[in-house]
Amino acid sequence: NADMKGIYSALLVSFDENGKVNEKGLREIIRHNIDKMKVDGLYVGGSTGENFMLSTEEKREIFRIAKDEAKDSIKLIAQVGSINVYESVALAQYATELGYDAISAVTPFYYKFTFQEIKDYYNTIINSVENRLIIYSIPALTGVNMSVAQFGELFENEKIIGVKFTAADFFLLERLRKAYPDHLIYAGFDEMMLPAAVCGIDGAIGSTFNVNGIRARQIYELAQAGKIEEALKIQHVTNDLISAILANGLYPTIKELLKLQGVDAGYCHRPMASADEGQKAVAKEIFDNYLG
Ligand code: HMN
Repeated sequence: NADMKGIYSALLVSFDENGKVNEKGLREIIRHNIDKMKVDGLYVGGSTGENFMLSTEEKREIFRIAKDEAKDSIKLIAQVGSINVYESVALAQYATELGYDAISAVTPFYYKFTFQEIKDYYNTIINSVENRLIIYSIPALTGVNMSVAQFGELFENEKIIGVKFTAADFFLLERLRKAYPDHLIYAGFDEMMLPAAVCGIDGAIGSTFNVNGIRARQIYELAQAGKIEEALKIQHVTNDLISAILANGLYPTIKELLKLQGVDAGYCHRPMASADEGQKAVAKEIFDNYLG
């Protein structure tokens, strides 16, 4: 599974004013990631893709467009997780037919599922396809916290090859690294990439890489080469940028930053609001300060 290591943008999706996928804009975002951000891959259908607000048909459309635009030039991971496991299975089958390199699924959320239920969910999804699965763990949004032993129980299925670890728990990250040296661990918080890299991650998946992918790769590669001080300098600039983005609204601001580079990133999907005039003005300042 070493082929899956690297830097992945969590793909943003361009919507029109009525919440429909803007295909031209989506293709431009994908091209920008491949041609300008030089990412190793895309994580399609994640939180950043506003995925949990979309219909099954829209999710399929996005998977189809992303594969059609990227072809085999980079790695593609399809996030198919949903609290409707049957939808997840159907999407996993569709993404596998399209040729996605791996699928991923968020831990089922909203209801307080037991670990047995979560395990059944993952095994059901991945055993329905000839593919590999990356667990998507994001406790702050799902409320699901899994232990080292529970990750191990999921990893007993050899088609479950890793985890996207979106948490600030570096003790757990280090314990997972030690316990499962052959599984892939991707850092999910861009602002904590350096400490995660020091813990021995295999890559990172992030929203801000859509605009800051070059610096992200520098941090990752410098850390791997043991050049921590140099990496920290770039993490500092990166975090000035990320702090400014978070203070102005995460996804609307990244969309505005893309638009300032000529990418038709469109609107957000309601109920998520798009940037208003004030946020657009701040985005312009952020762009001039960090990306211009
Ligand atoms: C996804 O599923 O879209 C991403 O992989 C999620 C990713 O971990 C991002 N998390 C969220 O947006 C909740 C981070 O890139 C995050 O946006 C960034 O670190 C800023 O906090």
